[in-house]
Amino acid sequence: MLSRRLFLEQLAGAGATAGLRPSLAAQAEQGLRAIAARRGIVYGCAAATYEFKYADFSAALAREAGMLSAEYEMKRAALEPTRGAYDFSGGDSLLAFARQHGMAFRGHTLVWHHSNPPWLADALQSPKAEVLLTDYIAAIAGHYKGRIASWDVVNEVIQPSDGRSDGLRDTMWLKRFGPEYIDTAFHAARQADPRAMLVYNDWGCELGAPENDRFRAVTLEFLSNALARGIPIQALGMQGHLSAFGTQVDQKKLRAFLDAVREMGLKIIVTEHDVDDSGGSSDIAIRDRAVADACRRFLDVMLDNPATIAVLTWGLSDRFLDPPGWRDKLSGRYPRMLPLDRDCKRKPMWAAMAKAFA
Ligand code: 9MR
Repeated sequence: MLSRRLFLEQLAGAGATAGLRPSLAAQAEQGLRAIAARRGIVYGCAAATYEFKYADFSAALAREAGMLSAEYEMKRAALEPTRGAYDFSGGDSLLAFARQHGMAFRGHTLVWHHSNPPWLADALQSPKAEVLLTDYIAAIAGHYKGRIASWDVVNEVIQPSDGRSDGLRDTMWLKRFGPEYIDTAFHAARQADPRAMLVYNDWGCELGAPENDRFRAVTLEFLSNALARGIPIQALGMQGHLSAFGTQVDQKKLRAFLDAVREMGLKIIVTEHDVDDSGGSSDIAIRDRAVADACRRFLDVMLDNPATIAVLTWGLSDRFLDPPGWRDKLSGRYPRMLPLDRDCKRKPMWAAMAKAFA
């Protein structure tokens, strides 16, 4: 399959140094991208262009990440602030950084119920509104054609608690077009970029709670129906937003779910991994340990499945996380959710990822 080949080509570029078989110490010097590449997978992360003004961070990013995705600059609110007037500046800068450093690039995301420009909801009420979906996808996926390893075509369209029998989220897209908007989006993406791997991305299948059981069941049904209808979905994106002191991953349930996804012939990508460390202990060492443990329990299962081809964290350094007061109002502690700390030094989560990859 062409898109698979492109992905592997990009993967080879991302791990170009891996062929040299460096010592463990030298590998660590090179960062997670080299360690992941040795195993035949890609490690990457989301970033935002304003972060590039920090030279130490940019160096860490180039050293650690073999793939880049956009934290928000490739969402519709950023790309089409005014109808038909596209602003590719953020996405293009991220892509330029990725290419300069031999990294692959992910597109996030073409269709979502969130982060849309304010004009869109009203425009959707017009008679020929479908072009608002198809023209947009043609323009964006067309602009990045051939330069994207994988696209999150639709994001977070499952929400069993919205009460529909099919478990779909009751968004403005669904209200306007019915569930077929998902088919339309995937076909439009395939047409605009024949080589990108097309991904369905969501967050509800990771944890062990009963509502996650329901989420997993709906997701499997959604994916198998979509494939039966000939929708070109090639991979499931598992966001991987975990919590160190909240509900944990149930490894057995997760394993069974991933096996079922793989049996459908789909690839799996961990697209947005981070571990919320709010609540719990106030001791940094204990919190870092809990974050690393949650990460390891998750990644061990994810990587055990040969369908998993890439792992991305939602950011690389704690420096750019929301300041205290938002996540942990009482303690005022800085969040420590990512592999590198605020000084871009490696934390236990980094070591947990390196071990999971190795
Ligand atoms: O981290 C992202 C934040 O900076 C944006 O303001 C927000 C809205 O666009 O989206 C956040 O990223 C989300 C991602 O796009 C989809 N899955 C959940 C992510 C984080 O909560």
